[in-house]
Amino acid sequence: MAAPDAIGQAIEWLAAARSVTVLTGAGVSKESGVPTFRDAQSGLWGQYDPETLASPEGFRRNPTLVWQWYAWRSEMVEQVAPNPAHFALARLGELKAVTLVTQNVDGLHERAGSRNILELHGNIRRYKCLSHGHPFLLEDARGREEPPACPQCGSLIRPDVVWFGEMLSPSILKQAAEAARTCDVMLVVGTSGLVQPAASLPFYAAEAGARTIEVNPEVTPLTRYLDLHLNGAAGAILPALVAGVEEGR
Ligand code: BV8
Repeated sequence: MAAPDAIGQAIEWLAAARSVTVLTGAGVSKESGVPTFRDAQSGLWGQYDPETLASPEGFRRNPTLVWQWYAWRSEMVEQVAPNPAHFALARLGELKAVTLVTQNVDGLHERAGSRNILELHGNIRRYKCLSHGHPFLLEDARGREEPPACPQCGSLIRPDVVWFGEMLSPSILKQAAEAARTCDVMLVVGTSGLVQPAASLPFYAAEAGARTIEVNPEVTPLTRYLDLHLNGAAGAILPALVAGVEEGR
């Protein structure tokens, strides 16, 4: 668990903050039982490189394999529940003006009650068609062994996520960058800081003078640039931070 003085300092900064921007990665869902992106994908998928499957080329090369990988992940996410880390961030959003920027596609922040969420990489519970982005209902996608054809244009249906090599939504990215540049504190939780452009957001916050706090059981490429590294699991540290902010009220 992180040093008490570091936790105390983080609580002080959060309590004094008018606005907080949070950047989360797969580590915040780990304690819900969702494998992180770079964990060996358990079971059937261990032999595939997730970055190959999560790409337009991967889908073009083998649409059925990629479709089944997302169907497996979507069903897994349906079975899990938000953990104390998600609930702590939802509570923080009731105490402070919080913008929650997530790289995760599992929808668990919304299920925990967070509002003002920016899903940088989309959501595996949403589907759209390859050619025009025509929306396609989850109910119609469920249980299929291979990608259906879009009823409107005939192109293949795919998960509504941002694949490697695809641009993020310019408007979502603009809002996330704005939230990074204008916050008093940025909380960076459960991300390896490897995927761009998400991993640049903490630098925007630091350059703009925000206090920056990382919550992760490991050191990451971001750690040396951030003000505080709270070494530990999000499910333990975030509730402690929010309890401290509540006490100070
Ligand atoms: C783009 C959706 C324009 C799909 C995902 C600049 C430099 C270098 C490369 C690039 C660059 N610009 C673009 C690129 C290429 C690429 C990229 O960043 N590659 C990396 C790998 C080098 N980026 C893109 O392609 C992006 N598009 O920029 O378009 C462009 C395009 C091509 C070329 C140039 C420009 C699109 C990226 C979006 C990819 N889609 N997800 C899907 O999910 O299937 S990203 C995917 O990885 C997930 O969303 C995941 O969240 C994300 C990042 O990983 P993390 O969340 O950090 O998870 P990870 O497993 O890595 O780490 C978990 C962390 O949790 C660890 O640190 C661990 O210690 C910690 N942890 C564990 N347990 C806990 C914990 N923390 C707290 N508590 C715990 N209990």
